[in-house]
Amino acid sequence: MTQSTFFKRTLAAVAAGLMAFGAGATEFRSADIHPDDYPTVTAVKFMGERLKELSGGKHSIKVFNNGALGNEKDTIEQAKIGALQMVRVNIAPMNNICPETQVPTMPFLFRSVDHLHKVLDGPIGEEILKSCEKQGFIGLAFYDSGARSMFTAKKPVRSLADMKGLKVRVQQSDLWVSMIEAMGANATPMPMGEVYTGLKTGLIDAAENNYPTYESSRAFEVAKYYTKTEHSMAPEMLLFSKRAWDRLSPQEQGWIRQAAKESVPYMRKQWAEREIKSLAVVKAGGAEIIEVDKAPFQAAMKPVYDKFITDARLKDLVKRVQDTK
Ligand code: GTR
Repeated sequence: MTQSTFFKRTLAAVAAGLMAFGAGATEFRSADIHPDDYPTVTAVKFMGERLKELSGGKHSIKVFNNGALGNEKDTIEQAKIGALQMVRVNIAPMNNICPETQVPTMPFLFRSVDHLHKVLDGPIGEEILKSCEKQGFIGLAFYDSGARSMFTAKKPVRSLADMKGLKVRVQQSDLWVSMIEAMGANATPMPMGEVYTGLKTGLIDAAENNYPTYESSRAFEVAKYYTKTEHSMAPEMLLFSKRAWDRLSPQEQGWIRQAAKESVPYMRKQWAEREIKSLAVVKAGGAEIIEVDKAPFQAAMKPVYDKFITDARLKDLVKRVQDTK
């Protein structure tokens, strides 16, 4: 998106946001880059229904999906200034804003989905959500995002050595740039919406994601080699604008928190089903799913930990995650 389009969109969003509040309307606006049937979108819709019930019809949520309000970085900015009340984004674009979010993003940190759930559902998850408050965001919940793996357009990755020199799209986060560089490749940060064309035109050779996004973005049509590196389980985040939050009563805030929490098990169920469905779709569409020895990838990640997990607080968080049984 050009800068001027971004500013126009931001202004329009500010105006709409103010109108919604000014007129006493209680429909919160939430942004998502994914399509209508994607589990993050259906989960926020579910949350909206619960919020309506809890508030006796006073509050509801309208989801602006398919990137209608801009890419994730843009919508995070809009939420920060209060032009938008909610965003559902991956944790990655929060990495540069709120250092604690780097922890669940770290490569090969979680041993399994169960381990991830245990950590995020407990005090560590709460601490990370809370840590975004000083940056202007109320962390409401984490959603599942499976494991992210590499996919390439021209030649398959069958070992760490095959990563050498590849141009890989990453999310807009310094940590992600570092991860891909530590694999021997060149990282190009760009919004998700540009990945399909980037792969098709050869601007990039590769990208990485979970099965559902590999499928819904149609990236499997232009990058058919999917190598199961499963290098990060970076979860999704649901954030509320602190500016908007501070205008609500404690009771209203309680309803929002409760509805968000209740949407988590709903989301997880949808997610598990979607992963299976998406894998079948990409296979039928010609994708080759490649097993790979993950140990060399994991070993290559040491410099990333050394560079990003520097202070005592982050080191302690990582250790507590590792110690969670
Ligand atoms: C998806 C995630 C999105 C976005 C996207 C990306 O898995 O759900 O929020 O982060 O990846 O790679 O940009």
